[in-house]
Amino acid sequence: MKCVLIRGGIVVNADHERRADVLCVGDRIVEVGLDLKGADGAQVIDAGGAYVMPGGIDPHTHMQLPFMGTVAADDFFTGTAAGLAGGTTSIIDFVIPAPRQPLMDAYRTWRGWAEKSASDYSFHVAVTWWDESVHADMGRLVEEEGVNSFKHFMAYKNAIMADDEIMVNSFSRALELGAIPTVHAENGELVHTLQQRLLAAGISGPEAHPLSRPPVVEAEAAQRAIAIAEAMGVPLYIVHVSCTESADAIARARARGLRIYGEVLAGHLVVDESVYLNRDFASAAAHVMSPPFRDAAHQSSLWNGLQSGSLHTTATDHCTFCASQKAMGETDFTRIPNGCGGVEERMAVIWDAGVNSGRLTPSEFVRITSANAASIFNIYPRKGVIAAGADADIVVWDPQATRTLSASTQFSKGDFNIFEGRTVRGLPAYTITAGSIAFARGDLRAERGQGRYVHRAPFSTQFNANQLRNERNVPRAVERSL
Ligand code: URQ
Ligand code: ZN
Ligand code: ZN
Repeated sequence: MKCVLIRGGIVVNADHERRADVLCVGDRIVEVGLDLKGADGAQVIDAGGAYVMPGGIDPHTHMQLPFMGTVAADDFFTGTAAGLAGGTTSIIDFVIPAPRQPLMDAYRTWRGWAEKSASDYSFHVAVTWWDESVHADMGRLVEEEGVNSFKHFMAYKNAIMADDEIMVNSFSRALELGAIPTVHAENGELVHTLQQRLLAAGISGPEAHPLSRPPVVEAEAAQRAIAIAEAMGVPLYIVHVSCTESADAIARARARGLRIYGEVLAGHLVVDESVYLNRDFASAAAHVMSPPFRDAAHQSSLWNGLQSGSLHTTATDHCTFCASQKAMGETDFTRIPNGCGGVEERMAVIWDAGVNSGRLTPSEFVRITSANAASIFNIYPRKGVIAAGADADIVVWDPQATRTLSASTQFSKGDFNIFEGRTVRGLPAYTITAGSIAFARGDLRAERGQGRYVHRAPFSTQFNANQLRNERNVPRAVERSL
């Protein structure tokens, strides 16, 4: 039985930090305390001067996603391996059924793809169409497969866009099941119209991408999704919140007692829209993702949201496309596959820009890179905490180590790095996944297929029913039947 003893470090959880050793046996943490001894043959990690934190959870990735006529460059092995090199030990990826494709069929396909993962993984399932079979499959996914979150793309008209009818039906079903709806909040109709107008005006390069998706396009959708969630009496998780307007909408809703959660991408915290003005097509196109990188003024709203607790998690939306793939949109920006990388850099970028700047304490860093995602998606305290009984998913963090981030040294299979040239201080020294040392001071030992599918139980439907009862908008007659 494998045994790892991490000695001499400062253990940091979301709620406190303390000097303690950590003993892992098999795939679990078995003891946290002072002067621990490992079994004979235990692997000992000297964590003196380092922080010992819960492994990062990235709640938003798209490994080997078939999208816009191509497939993302990182598959479930290379993408999770890259994540381990950056201190991330779990991902929540997305099953995205084509319209009219049975959800269970798509789910089985993604499950097959993910078997090669090097670290633990789970899935949000997208609802891209609606009929009674979708209603039934959502039930099977929750009750039999451990899915407790359903995604709705409000963008991508004529592809995977969910309109209001789909969202109302799906949100209502999620409430019955104790699942949480999540949304990509951009108004797909507005995007489509703005794209056509830009093309008609002869503006076809990557510089048009942000012009077709201004903050108002995101804010409208975020507010609409919040309204639908409120009317349906269900919580809501908004992915990749990128602008002040959306962050403010979430804060206002939360101030009224609504359970709205917001996610922020590492890229949106430090990269701004000037990247689209680069005359080099490959560089500008490499940054085409949605929502686009914004004017730097929006970044302080996102940091304020994370610091104040009105925004909750950080992610990457890791969906890498190489230059040859991005070139599909060389004459028409709407054909540039949307997506960027980041799964490897998220933790270091947020530590450097967040903790080193004084915006975040180490515990707040753990909250937004691991613990909150575990709580919101109902896998806490199995994950997101250093405690006896938790999975041995751990990152030993060297706060003094420095590195200049670059595509030339990344493990990701992408050929571009949106953080290119950024020097960060604070890096993983060791990453342990399910009790195995997968990354050790630059040496990546990720094992294909070592990752496990993580079942996520639904939230108590009683909780949701109670919440429904508390909703002002539940007619008395309905209440009696609850
Ligand atoms: O929209 C998403 O989250 C997927 C399709 C990745 N691409 C992106 O531009 N964000
Ligand atoms: Zn999205
Ligand atoms: Zn995404």
